[in-house]
Amino acid sequence: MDVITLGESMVLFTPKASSGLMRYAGDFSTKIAGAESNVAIGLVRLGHQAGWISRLGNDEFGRRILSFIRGEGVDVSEVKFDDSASTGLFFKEKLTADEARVSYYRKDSAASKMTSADLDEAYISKAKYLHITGITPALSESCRETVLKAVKHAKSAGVKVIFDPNLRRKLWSETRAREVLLELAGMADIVLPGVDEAEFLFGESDHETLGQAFLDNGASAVIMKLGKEGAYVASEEFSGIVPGFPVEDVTDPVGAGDGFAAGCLSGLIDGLAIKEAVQRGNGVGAMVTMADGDVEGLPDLKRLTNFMQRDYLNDV
Ligand code: KDG
Repeated sequence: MDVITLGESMVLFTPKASSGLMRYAGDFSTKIAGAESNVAIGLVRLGHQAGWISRLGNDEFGRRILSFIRGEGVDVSEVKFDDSASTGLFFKEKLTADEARVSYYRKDSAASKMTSADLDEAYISKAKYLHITGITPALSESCRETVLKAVKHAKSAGVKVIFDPNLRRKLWSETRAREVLLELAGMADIVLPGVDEAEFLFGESDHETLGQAFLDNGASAVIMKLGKEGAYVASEEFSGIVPGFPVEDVTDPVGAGDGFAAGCLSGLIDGLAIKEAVQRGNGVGAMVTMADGDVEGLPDLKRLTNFMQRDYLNDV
């Protein structure tokens, strides 16, 4: 196994009407979404082996999510069905052409009931990387403990930990989020924050200062997402900006950060230097924005290579 990840996936409902308040929506389209399973799917598309640990409600939505993620080739042998809680749902309402609003129906969901007893340590030990995000510890106290235990186990087994803070303000208070995210960032080998998340955590805005703050906090590398500008890397091996790929028409930016994580991980697993791995992350992230949905734009290695060769600036 190359990467193991753990977290909640949900059914995403989007009104079919192009914009307006959801109270007027009669027809919805549905997709599967979840930051961690997005990363696992992205990795499988790029030719790697990925496993996803979670809990789903023993209901129709839970079965649909499991079939979808299994169908994408992700190992789901550590996913459990919970008879006493439902699968989480969320809705994405397009209020205007540029403004979207997300509403979660995930409180007390099956995934929020995950406990550290759900972890099979031998399963985690088999991986090269454990991928975690700041969404899972925000779901419940038992989820936070589960993530912490998974990280501690990974570290003791020599499995590298990669952490995406993925701040979701609707799930917890700012004070608690900062406390927990900083703790996890300090335990991770590689941290993948968005620049806004880095600013939230350290109250600074300069890239170099933020990069150094993550290193001082305990990480060996930080790869900070800068949107269309690419990413700022701070590590022993390389520090500086890795430029992004220009995308003319962004269809749906949601999921780009997960694609970016999958691309970076893919590069690192393939033995690329950090700068080249981040280029791969930038390429996957850009391609995700060109399709509607979190995973629909995730490329295989051939499509990614074509995209990168066509568009990429050679001076990186
Ligand atoms: O990164 C995309 C995710 O934000 C989306 O799939 C939903 O996982 C999700 C969440 O918890 O917000």
